[in-house]
Amino acid sequence: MKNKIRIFTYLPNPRIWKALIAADLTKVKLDIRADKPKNLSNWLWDFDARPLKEKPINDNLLIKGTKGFSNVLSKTKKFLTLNPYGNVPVAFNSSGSIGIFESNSILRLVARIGENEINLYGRNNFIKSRIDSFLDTSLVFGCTTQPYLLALSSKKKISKSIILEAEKAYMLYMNGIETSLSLNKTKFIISNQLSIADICLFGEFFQFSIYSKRKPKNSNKNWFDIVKKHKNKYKYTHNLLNKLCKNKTFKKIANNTLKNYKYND
Ligand SMILES: N[C@@H](CCC(=O)N[C@@H](CS)C(=O)NCC(=O)O)C(=O)O
Repeated sequence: MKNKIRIFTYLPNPRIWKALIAADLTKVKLDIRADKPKNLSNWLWDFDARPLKEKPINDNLLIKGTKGFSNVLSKTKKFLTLNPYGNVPVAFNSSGSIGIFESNSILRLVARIGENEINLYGRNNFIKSRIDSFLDTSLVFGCTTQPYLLALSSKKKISKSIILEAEKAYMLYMNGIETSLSLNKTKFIISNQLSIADICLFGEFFQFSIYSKRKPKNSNKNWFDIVKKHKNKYKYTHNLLNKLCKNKTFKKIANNTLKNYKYND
């Protein structure tokens, strides 16, 4: 284990599984600072992230959460200097001079640092860039469906259009993965070898799948389980996901959360 990377995140969080899985496979050491989402408003959001005994009095530190956090969050100037969008998960180098944000970029960082152990990020620039293409489409999917997932965990009324928008984004994303797997006839997305494209799919798919499965808090006649509805269309993709679920590393990191959220029921 080498090259410590510090990560500040909420847990459970399938998005950060991406980095955790890659780190386990490449034997990169991570220093994880994390708590349940609801507890993070009582943390100092900083390179040296830590639970606060009491809220700071310094107004400059207090920022109202915008994505997934409705409370006031205590983000330090250093935190925002290193992580200008102010989101979690975030990673830092061990001296705290560099911040890396976006779960896909944190995944790339781990794969790059651990490449001597196992090369998850492709052997040449074309393959690396093809992997990046899949990572980019997963970010578009994640961003387009985030308002729906956040609405499901709030008490707000959910409009039909927000559900249909999420369904459309899900299908666009999954259609591409399914076409690639079925036409290229490879065991994994890029080749017959596992890459961070597969790890990214695993994290982003389950982020959507487990949270979109939860019925809205207020009964809603328009709601349906998007993943379940389209399961039969995406046989190759579900086969790949099932295979990954059985892999020792993926299982170790994801199994408890998948059980708690009743993914297989
Ligand atoms: N696309 C980002 C999503 C990160 C994100 O949206 N994080 C939200 C929580 S779900 C956040 O940190 N919100 C902070 C705030 O509301 O200020 C990724 O994959 O890392």
